[in-house]
Amino acid sequence: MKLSSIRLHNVAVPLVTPFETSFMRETEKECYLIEATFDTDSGQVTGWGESVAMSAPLYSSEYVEGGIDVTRRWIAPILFDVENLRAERVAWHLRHIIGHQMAKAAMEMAVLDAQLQVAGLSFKDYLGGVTDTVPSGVSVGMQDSIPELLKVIGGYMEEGYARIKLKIKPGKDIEPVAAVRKEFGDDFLFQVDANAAYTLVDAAHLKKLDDYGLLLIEQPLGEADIRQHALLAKQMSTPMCLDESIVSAEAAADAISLGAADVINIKPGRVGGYLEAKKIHDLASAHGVAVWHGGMLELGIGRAANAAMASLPGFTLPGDISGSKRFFHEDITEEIVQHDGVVDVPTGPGFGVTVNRETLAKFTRDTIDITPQK
Ligand code: OSB
Ligand code: MG
Repeated sequence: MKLSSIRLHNVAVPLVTPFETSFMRETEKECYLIEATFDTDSGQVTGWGESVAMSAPLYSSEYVEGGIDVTRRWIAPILFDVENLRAERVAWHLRHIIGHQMAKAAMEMAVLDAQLQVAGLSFKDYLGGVTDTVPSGVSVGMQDSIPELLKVIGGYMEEGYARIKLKIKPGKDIEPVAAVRKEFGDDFLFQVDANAAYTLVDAAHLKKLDDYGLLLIEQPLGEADIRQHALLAKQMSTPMCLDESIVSAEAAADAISLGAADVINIKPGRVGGYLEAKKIHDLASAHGVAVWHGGMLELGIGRAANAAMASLPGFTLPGDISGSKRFFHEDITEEIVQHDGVVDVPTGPGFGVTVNRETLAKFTRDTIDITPQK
């Protein structure tokens, strides 16, 4: 395969309801999609990727405009020069570019999608996925009041979601968690995500969460605080799960060996791609560390790929793989449907979803064409 051209689609899709985390309140999903064209032995093939970079550099250092820029200036020129491009070597070709994991991951997706289409292979079968459906959990943003929170969570439970994750921050933690347990009981799967909003000084406070039978607490401390997460994990009985801190397989190995991660949230974008994410899955499985698939409010392309990834055997906890309807009135691919607490793993070649050009056009802000400089 030889990469012949790239079109970036900068899109903004309104959210069904605002999504509030400890670091941001979002009312629309902004991202860019990669449409990459390749010359192959079977003619021209198009592969799609989706970047999980957010509009602002508040979850990690990456952001949409930065991803577009690094793709245009640095990532694309390197890949245009490769004669026999394979998804397995994208990370290696890009190894001299420091950081920009989400931008690299999106590009690797486009190569992977095209390569699998040529091979007539689904992403699930390529990876070695073992299930046809994956449990679908929902991530619930912070709400303005407890009654509102209970109403929102009650709604998701009625829809059949397999697990509830609640965003927390200082001042909005113990009370909402206690209220949710009081209202809905102790039997459903419930976890919290702090998105790095605390410091180790808060250990005694966070320990109060141990009373609520949570599946795990996700990323209470900063991205660079792997060692401090290990110290906090020793003080809490709630299993410690890392998200932001796991930026690579090496970081995962460090976290596991330091005792900082009882559980790992795997997000391919955060670690530079699905193939690096697979390494983390394998490493965690070898160490008996549970993993689950995180989410970044992906549109249909990303969610389809996530569902395939989550069909690997080490994903033993429900992921943030909700249906399209959780965040969007309308998706840019066919709808990803949550039914009976699961999402179906796509079976078609590549990521197995198709971009709807009309919907895409409706949500497009900007289109950037990138071609090889002769
Ligand atoms: O920390 O998991 C997170 C969304 C954006 C940035 C970070 C996170 C999230 C979510 C959304 O929790 C999960 C989803 O996509 O369903
Ligand atoms: Mg998280």
